[in-house]
Amino acid sequence: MKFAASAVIATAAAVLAFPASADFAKPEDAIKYRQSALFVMAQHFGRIGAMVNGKTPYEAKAAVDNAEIVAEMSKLPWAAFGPGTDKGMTTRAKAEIWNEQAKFKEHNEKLMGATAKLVAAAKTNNLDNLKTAFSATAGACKGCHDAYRKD
Ligand code: ASC
Repeated sequence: MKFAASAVIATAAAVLAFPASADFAKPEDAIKYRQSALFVMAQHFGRIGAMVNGKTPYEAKAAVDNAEIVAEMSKLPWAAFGPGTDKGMTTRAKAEIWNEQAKFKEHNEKLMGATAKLVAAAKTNNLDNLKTAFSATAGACKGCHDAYRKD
């Protein structure tokens, strides 16, 4: 009986400590997930960056392929910033993310809008359009990092 009661209390405590992030078993999983999505996004965004900066040759199909991955990845991290995921492993996420949810969401949406435009720009097969959309997307990355990432 004593054992059963303590098991119930332990379960309740675990649920309360990590309430609204049902998609992840534990905060560490959510943090790894969002870091992974952001990492993959940065890899593919960087490949577009190399093209727009003349470090690799401009190749229209590669630009579209990379932009599509960037746009898909840009949708993923936000669900992994749920309550209780401010700690659990090393993270540069600032506390403001959880204290200013509406503003954080605006940044997320700005990025998703910019990456959708990046795909559209890549599909025009015009390097100047790609450059413009790349800059806008980089600005959206930076705006969120400046506000919500510890450096
Ligand atoms: C990148 C990358 C970022 C953004 C940011 C834009 O390629 O990895 O985090 O662009 O540097 O300012």
